[in-house]
Amino acid sequence: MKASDRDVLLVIDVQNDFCTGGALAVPSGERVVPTINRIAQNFANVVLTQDWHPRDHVSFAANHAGRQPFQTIELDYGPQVLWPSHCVQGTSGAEFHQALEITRASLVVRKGFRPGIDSYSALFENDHRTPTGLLGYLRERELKTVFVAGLALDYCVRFSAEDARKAGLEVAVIEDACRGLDLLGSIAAAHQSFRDLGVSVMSSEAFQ
Ligand code: VGL
Ligand code: ZN
Repeated sequence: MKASDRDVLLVIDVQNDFCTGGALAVPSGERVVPTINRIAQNFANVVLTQDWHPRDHVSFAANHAGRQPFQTIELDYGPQVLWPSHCVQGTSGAEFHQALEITRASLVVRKGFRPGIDSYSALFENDHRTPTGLLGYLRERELKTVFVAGLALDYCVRFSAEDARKAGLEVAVIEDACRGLDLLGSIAAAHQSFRDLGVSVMSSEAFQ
């Protein structure tokens, strides 16, 4: 298939800290890069997200005395997994993977920049109310179908796909253009949620 002018490729968090050797490495995360570069050629509209945390961010275990990475705590907006410090603003870990072809992107959405709230989704922060502005961009530009790729399948890709679908957009996750962390069955949970919400899951082979 060839993407239409109403389609957008949403590339989630293909940053050094989510690739091998990074602070919050997704297994084989960097392997999405050639696939994303290839399918991006099909799209007139490409949007990137960039996880972009201040050093004192609430999602970092290091900012909670006595807590370890991958524990879950309760915050006023709900449960929050504590992560190793990652994608700190201005560090090389927060930069896009060097082989990601970013020149085609028309928009880079930075998220997670408020110290007191995390943002997995590209559309809303983890309180599910604070907008990033991306939904307004998609609506104003009349982009109707969102193809999602990137890292991590079971966190930021999942929440972005869910929010786009709930906002009434058509959504397809390009499965082989994603990799997941898989904490406590979180990849299976993501697939269940995609089925429940009507998010399609497809292969990059559908694109020429
Ligand atoms: C992500 C955990 C923390 C992601 C970002 O990009 O999936 N996961 N921050
Ligand atoms: Zn993060």
